[in-house]
Amino acid sequence: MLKPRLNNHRNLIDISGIWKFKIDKNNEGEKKGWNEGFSADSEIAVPGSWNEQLDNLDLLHYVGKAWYTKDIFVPKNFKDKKLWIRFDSVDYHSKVWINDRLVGTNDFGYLPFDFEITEFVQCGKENLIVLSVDNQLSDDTIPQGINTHYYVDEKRPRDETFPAARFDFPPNGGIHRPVYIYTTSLIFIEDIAVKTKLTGPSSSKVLLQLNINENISCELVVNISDNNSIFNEKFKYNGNSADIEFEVNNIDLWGLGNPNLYKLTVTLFNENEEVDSYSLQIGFREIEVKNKQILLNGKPVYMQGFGKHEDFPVFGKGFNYQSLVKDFSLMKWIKANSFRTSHYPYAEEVLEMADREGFLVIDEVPAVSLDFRKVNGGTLKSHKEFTKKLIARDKNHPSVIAWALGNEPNLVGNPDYFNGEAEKYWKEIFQNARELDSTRLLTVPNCQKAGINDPVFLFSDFISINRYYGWYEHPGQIEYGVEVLEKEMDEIWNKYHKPILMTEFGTDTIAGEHSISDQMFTEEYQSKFIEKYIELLRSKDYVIGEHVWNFADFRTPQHFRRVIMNRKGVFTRTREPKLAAFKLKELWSK
Ligand code: GCB
Repeated sequence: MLKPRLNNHRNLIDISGIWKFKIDKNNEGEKKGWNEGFSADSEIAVPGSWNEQLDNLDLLHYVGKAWYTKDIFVPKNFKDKKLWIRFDSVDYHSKVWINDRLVGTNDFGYLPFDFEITEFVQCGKENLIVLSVDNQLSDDTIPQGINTHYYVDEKRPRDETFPAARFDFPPNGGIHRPVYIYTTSLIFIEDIAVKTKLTGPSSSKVLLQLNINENISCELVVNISDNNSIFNEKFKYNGNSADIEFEVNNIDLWGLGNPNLYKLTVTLFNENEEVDSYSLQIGFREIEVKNKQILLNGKPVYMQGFGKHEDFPVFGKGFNYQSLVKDFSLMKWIKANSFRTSHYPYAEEVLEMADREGFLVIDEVPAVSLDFRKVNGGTLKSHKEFTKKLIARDKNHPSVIAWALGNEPNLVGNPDYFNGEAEKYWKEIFQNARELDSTRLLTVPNCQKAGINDPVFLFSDFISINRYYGWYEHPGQIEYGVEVLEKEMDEIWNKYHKPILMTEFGTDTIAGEHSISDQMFTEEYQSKFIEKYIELLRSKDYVIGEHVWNFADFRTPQHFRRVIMNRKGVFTRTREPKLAAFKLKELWSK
């Protein structure tokens, strides 16, 4: 489904705000009929994680079920339309009731889901919405989950975190992005996919793939404009999907520093009556890998930027416009030109801003640290489905240049990872993604424990590596770490002949700690580590970019390795700069 928008044919109400909330530690809500309504423990802000809002309920580390409810007034004039509810993301599993009738379930966090609710709501009245949310992950969810007893079975009790997680960020729960009620007309445009292919320095082919909700014969008007209309034509078609191809001329390409965007509007006519229209921003650009380089509109680009997280005090993983604006403003200040949505899809507003600001984005499927001892048919199915849903949501963003189909498989360093099964798995995951989108690049950031024989390298368009020599390995020894890294990178290049992006490198740094000697955790150590790594990366012509880990400090599950947060941020969690921020600004301004 397309992102809900307000126009002459579509209404939209944002029903975020204060909801009622109840914890369901014993998973008894459904048995007790909470879906019919319940007496709440508390109120809670939506969007937002439940973890940092409700200290009186002690939810900081809570994993399990919770319930949300709100009475929503649906106006009379929504009658005779199709009505929908949309959650931009709920983590993780959720189940939705309206007026005590089950509307649907969703098992994919970090991504939007819509349910048609025309038959469920009463217009001109209050309607009771109830939602149950469960943030417990399992072997076959993406990302995979873990239970504390696994650590014992896996003979790695010292890796145990609380809450249990296979990754280095907390498995927060809640309604993390806005919730909408919206309407469409009875006949409406379900989806628009825009594919462009440059045919010259200022011309492009355009392939529009449209889905309409019903099999009809009708007319479509396609308009593309900036200040002036550059294309306007009528097309006739029959059925419920249409492929329309045409060429546009005199266009300005989308690129770094000049993110030219155009407004595409599709208007749908049925029996000469205008029944729907939808507008979105598009850009014309081309991305490819050639020999040692990545080319944007035929010219080499070097990526400088960050791996990030959606994480902010109190909001947790909840979307908020303030940190969206703040983070882009800091990325512009420091002269970053790109980032990765590590380790999951971010809010669509982030990609819209990247489109407008001209940032390159590597958009990540949350298959983080897949443990192949626990991968099963269900994992593969969820992974493919997740990829499909992500591509469906983000396919029209010019800023998105690549899909990261996971991050650091085999972080546990299991030798069986190399017995052929994982290779088969990745082959299928890459093939699936290529069939869904042949216009973007594919990669999976690799970890040191999977090493240079990681099967993801076989299928990637460019190689992504996360390395911490001088931190986890060879602690305190930056120069030696850089030597080890150089050897390994040369080996990777010689083996695969694919360009390399350094997707992670960095050191935990406590803001305010200083030292004249190389001393881990100080601001000087982080700044020097980053500088030395960048010096090496820039000396290799097969390197296509550097993404520092991380943009900002972020909360983690509890473990003795972490003092509340992962402190590898160049900015603190509240976005104050550390010394390395100034170093990066200097290096990235060159
Ligand atoms: C990694 C992971 C990232 C961690 C980071 C670290 O390789 O991809 O999720 O936070 O290392 O700081 O350990």
